[in-house]
Amino acid sequence: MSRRAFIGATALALGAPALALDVGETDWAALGEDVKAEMRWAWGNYRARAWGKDDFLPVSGGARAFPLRDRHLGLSLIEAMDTLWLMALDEEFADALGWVRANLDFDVDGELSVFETSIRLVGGLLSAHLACGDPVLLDRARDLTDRLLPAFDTPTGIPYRYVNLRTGAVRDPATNPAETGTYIAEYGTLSRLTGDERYLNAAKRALVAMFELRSPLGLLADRIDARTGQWLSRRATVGPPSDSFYEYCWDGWQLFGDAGCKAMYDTLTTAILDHQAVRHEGARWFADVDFETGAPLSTEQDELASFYGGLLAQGGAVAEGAAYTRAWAAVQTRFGILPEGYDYATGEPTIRTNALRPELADAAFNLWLLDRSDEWRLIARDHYLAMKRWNRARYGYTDMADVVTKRQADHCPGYWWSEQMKYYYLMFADCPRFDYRDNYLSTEGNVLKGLRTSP
Ligand code: DMJ
Repeated sequence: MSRRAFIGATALALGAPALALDVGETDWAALGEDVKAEMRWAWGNYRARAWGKDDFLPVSGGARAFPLRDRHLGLSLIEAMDTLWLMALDEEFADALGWVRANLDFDVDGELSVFETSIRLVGGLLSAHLACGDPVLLDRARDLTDRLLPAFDTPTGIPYRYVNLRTGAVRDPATNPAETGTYIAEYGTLSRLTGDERYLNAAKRALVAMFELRSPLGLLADRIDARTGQWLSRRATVGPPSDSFYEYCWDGWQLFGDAGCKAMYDTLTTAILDHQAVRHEGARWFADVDFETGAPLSTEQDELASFYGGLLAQGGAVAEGAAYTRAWAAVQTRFGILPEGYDYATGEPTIRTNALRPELADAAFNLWLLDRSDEWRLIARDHYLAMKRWNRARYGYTDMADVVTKRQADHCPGYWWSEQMKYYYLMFADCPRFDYRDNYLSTEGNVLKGLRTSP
């Protein structure tokens, strides 16, 4: 059987998804080539039908603006760039760079999310700059971040959620941990590259401000007023909208050696393991609890929380991280694609959509980087093959409207180009442009350390 035929046969076998194949049956190099071929195919369709647009609609061939409401900023293109570069799709990368040079302009009278714009556009421009060294990419990242910084000008240092790119007008102080603390990787990198400390300082101030507001148990709630620092909710969760706050405490240490960030990560993680970790039918889960009393609030899990096993392992709690990832992998085995919401007490999906999510592949990637066990590559392989089986549409890969009936929606989020396609490729292929021993990937999968520019 040819390599391609083998992969196809495996995908078909996933009609009744199960971790049925052992390691010896998987040709990892062929699978890596397959990921690259799918990336090139989807890119070609985006290039032909939605060039320079934000989110691609792979069923209809249309596009949707994001993070601005009615103006495109080339989001998918920018999110894809370092993945294209790692895959040595150099013509495609050069094409994207040409578009940035000719078209990317942030002087727009429009309001966007400070968080989404930072992790996707600032991060995407910075990783593309680190890949090729082109100063235009750094210049655009700096211009964009200068336009975001007014949001951080609050009494607490916790940013407003939205800012107008041209006027600097801010809106919506009712924010959350992820939108408070997911800046240090991108802004710290920008400070390092420009010598201007304002970016790193704004990011760190916000991170510390929220950490200082933790409860006596050491837990964070999930809604807060940026102007006063008053909590607006009581729920502590490792899922959204708190998830990447914890990630960036660790990342400040991993990327910059900031011991203060590590201390914050350790304090918060100890509290989470003490008050949120539960076992249900032998599986590890993290319950939502009251941040001051630790009382359980919910057994529902958000799919986005499945990244957390990788973070726990990176931070040293390897057994806990592995156990949590195994719990999610079992849900993947059952449904093929993870539902957006899942209740571990009932074993049923609570939200049956899936927005083409990368989190389980992200966790598998981080665990695999630590121990190179094929257990994690098999989880990522099944994630990939299930995606090929059910999310593949006429022009690319799409969200699911229902993971139980396998009904497709019509939307490819920008992170698909930056996250899972990169995780799969780096795990399956032996990529000479990536330093497997010393690297850093942001919450959006942007490589901010570990790009090998010589080969
Ligand atoms: C990505 O934009 C980032 O990973 C973010 O931190 C939350 N999750 C989405 C993808 O699901």
